[in-house]
Amino acid sequence: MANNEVFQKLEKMVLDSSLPEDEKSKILKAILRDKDRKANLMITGATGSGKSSTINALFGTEKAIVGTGPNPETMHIEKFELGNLVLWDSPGLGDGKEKDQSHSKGIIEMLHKKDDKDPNSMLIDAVLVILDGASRDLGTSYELINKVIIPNMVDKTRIIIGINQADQVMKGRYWDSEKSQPQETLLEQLEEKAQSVKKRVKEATDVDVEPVYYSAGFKEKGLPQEKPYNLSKLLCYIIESIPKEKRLPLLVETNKDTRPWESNDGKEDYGEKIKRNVGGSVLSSAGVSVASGAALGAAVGSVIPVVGTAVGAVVGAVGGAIVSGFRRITSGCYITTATCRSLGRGDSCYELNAFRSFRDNWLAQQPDGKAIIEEYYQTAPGIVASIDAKPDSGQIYAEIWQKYLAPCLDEIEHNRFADCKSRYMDMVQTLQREYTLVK
Ligand SMILES: Nc1nc2c(ncn2[C@@H]2O[C@H](COP(=O)(O)OP(=O)(O)OP(=O)(O)O)[C@@H](O)[C@H]2O)c(=O)[nH]1
Ligand SMILES: [Mg+2]
Repeated sequence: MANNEVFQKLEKMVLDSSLPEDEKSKILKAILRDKDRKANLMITGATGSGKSSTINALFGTEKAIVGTGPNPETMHIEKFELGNLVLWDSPGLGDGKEKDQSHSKGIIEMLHKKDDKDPNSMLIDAVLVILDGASRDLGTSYELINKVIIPNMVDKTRIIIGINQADQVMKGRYWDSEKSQPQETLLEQLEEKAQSVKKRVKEATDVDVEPVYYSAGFKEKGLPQEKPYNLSKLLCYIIESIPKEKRLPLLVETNKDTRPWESNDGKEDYGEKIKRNVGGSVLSSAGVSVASGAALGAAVGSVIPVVGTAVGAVVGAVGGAIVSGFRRITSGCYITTATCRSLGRGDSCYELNAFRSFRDNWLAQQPDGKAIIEEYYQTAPGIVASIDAKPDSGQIYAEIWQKYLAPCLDEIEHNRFADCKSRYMDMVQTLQREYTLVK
C-alpha cells in the first residue's frame, strides 16, 4: 500500500465518521498540513550494531539510498528519503582515531543544522543511538552519547537509546526464537543492561533516558529478517521524541507488514499507545476536542499495521481493502482551486497541476473538449462564489472533494480520462443546479 493511499484512507474514514462536520474539516486540514511535513531522524551507532537492520525492520526494505551528507564532514552519513521521512544513517565511534574524529564532526555538524523551511527549528528531529547489546565493551557508545550527541543537542529529550541484538546478549541462550522473546534469565539481564546504560548517561550528562532493549532481527542473505522483538516499543519512543506535527508523517512510513510488530515485552500495548499519541497530536494541532480522538484513533489503527497490531495479536490485512490513490485531485480550475484552498492546500499543489494537465493535454484534444472547457469557464466562477458565501462552505468543499475530485484524480492517475470527464461534468451540473440556479 502506497503511503499516499494510507493518507487517503485516513481522510476517507474521517469523512465517513460520525464526527460533527466542522470537526471533520478541521481534522482533514490538520492531516493535510502534516502530509507535507518531513520528519528527520538520525540513526547512529557502532559498526555492526544494527543500524541498517533497524531501519529495514522499522520502515520496510524497499527503500532507496538517495545520497550522502551534504558536506565533506558528513559525506559518510547516508541519507535515505522515504516519502515524508528522512533518515540519516551515521557511523558511530570505534573505527580508529582518525575516523572517529571525522564521524564526530559530521554528527555534530548535522545536530547544529537548522531546518531550511523553518529557521527556528533544528533539522534533526530526533537521534536514535543503537548499541550492540551483545558487545561487552560499550565504552565507545558512551563516548558517542555523552560527549558527542547529548552536549550538541538543543532539546535533550530528543534522544532514544536502543539496545539491539537482545537475542545475543547471552550468546543466544535463554532466547525463545519461536516466539522471538527472551526467557526469564535473559530478561533479567536485559533489564539490568538498560538500567546500567541509563545510569552511565545520567552520571555523565544529567540527562534521563529510558533505553529500550530490542532485536531488529538477524538477516541472512536471501532470507527474510528474523522476527524482531520490542520493535513497536522502540517506535513508540521514537514517536514520543519527535515534534507532534511530524508524528503522523513518520508513522505513515512504517513497515506495512504486521509480523515485525508482533513480539513485545508486554509491559504496555505499544500499538495502542502510538495510536493515541499520534491521534492526539493531530487533534491538538487541529484544535479539535479530545472526544474525537477515538474516531481518529480507529482510523489510524485500521490502516497502519503497527498500531493495529496489539501485543501478540494481528489485525487482518488491510492492504487489499484500501481505496487507491490518495492524491487529492483537482482540476486546475475554479472549483478545484477553491476546494484545494479550503482544505488547506496551496494554489500550486500536485492535484491542481494534475488536473490542469488533464484539461490541457487530454480534454482539450477531445472533439467536444474545447466546448466543455468554454462552458465551464462560464459557470464555475458563479458556483464558487455562491459556495463561498455559505457559512458551511468548508464542509461543502470537503464533500466535493470526497465525492468528485478525489475519484477524478484516481481516474486520471489510472489513465481513465473518459471516466474522469463524465464525473467532472456530472459535478458541474449538480453544483450548478444546487448553487446557482434559481429554484
Ligand atoms: N542476532 C541478531 N543479529 C542482528 C540483529 N540486528 C542486526 N543483526 C546482524 O548484525 C549484523 C550487522 O547489522 P547491520 O544492520 O548491517 O549493522 P549496521 O549498524 O548497519 O552496520 P554498518 O552499516 O556496517 O555500520 C548483520 O549481520 C545483522 O544481520 C539482531 O537483533 N539480532
Ligand atoms: Mg549499515
